[in-house]
Amino acid sequence: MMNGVLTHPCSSLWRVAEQFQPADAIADIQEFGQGNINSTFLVTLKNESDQHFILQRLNTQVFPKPQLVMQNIRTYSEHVCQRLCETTGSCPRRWEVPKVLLTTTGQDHWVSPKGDFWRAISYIESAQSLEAIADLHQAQEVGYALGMFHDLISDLPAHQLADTLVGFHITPQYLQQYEHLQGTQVPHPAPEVDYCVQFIRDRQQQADVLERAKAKGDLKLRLIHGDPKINNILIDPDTQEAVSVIDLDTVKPGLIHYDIGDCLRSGCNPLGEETEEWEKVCFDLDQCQAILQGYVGVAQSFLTPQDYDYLYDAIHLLPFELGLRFFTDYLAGNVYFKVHYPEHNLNRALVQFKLTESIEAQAADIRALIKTWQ
Ligand code: GN1
Ligand code: MG
Repeated sequence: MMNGVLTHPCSSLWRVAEQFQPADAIADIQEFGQGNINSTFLVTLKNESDQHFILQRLNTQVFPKPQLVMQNIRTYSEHVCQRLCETTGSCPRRWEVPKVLLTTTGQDHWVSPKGDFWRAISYIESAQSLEAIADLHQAQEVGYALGMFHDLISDLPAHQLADTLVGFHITPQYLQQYEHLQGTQVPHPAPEVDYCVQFIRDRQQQADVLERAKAKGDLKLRLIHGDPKINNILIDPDTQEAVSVIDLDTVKPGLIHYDIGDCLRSGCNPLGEETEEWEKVCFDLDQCQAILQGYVGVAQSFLTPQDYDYLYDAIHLLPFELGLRFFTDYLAGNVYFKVHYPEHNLNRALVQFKLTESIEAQAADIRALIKTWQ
């Protein structure tokens, strides 16, 4: 999505884009997307077909080793392109992989004189990012996309990618960070804050469910996306089929359950994670059914019986975890996620906690649904 903020050819942003394309090839640059961490721009080129590429400044507070992020993305996309080449013919559907674009001097990133870390990624043309799931067919396509994503890297050993964001999706560690902040002054005491504190207290015993399963050997480390929320899944507007999963910064070792839970907490919340009507947030069981149907259709070849055993836990844990992360950031003074107003992270936390409550209220139905594939 373009945000409509045009930049001037003399701006420093144009100097950055010129590291990746000759100056006379660039037509314009606009702010793009709604990322909470990095700064993203869409660069339009002056060729006949008005092609684009994505220019991004990586948040090096969040990703302290950005070169390793780039290395992971390159290893991932080379592997997947190879897999796709091998299966061309047997896979009739369109599937696209974002690629790292090199600078005019052949590097995969450029560090500005100020020390900012910039990189360019190919833009997937003729494809739309989803803001909300429109119907059950789209929901099934979202599940298919995550299944494809996992399937295409299921044969790449997890240790071949670096851990570029230590502690990512390790819920007990987020709980520890939260507990460290407890006792610090709440920015603005309010009933909503008390609700969050109580909500977390009531569920903290369940926070290590996936980490315990990993320690016991029930769940194994694999390569994951890390952030497969629905606006990172692209749909071809003509065929209405999913064609890509973008935003590869958190491709690294992890549990596929983090991805499944994250995709469902995003896909089954029709009001969206930015809604201000947090009291009305509900988990949509039909969309859950359709996303899982699409996912299992592809993933059944690599899912183990234990993977199914922990699906409900993942669906329940990931919205709780994200709510905890947002609330902790609110208490810390909004240092991690970008915000548009001081209570933004508090509001986001409330949305995720309401979603968690709705999942709890439908636990028996969600478990029954999962049983249909076991
Ligand atoms: C962040 O920046 P963005 O929107 O791609 C976050 C995800 C959260 C998401 C919530 C590295 O992703 O974990 O689920 O916000 N990414 C990181 O919208 O923390
Ligand atoms: Mg992301």
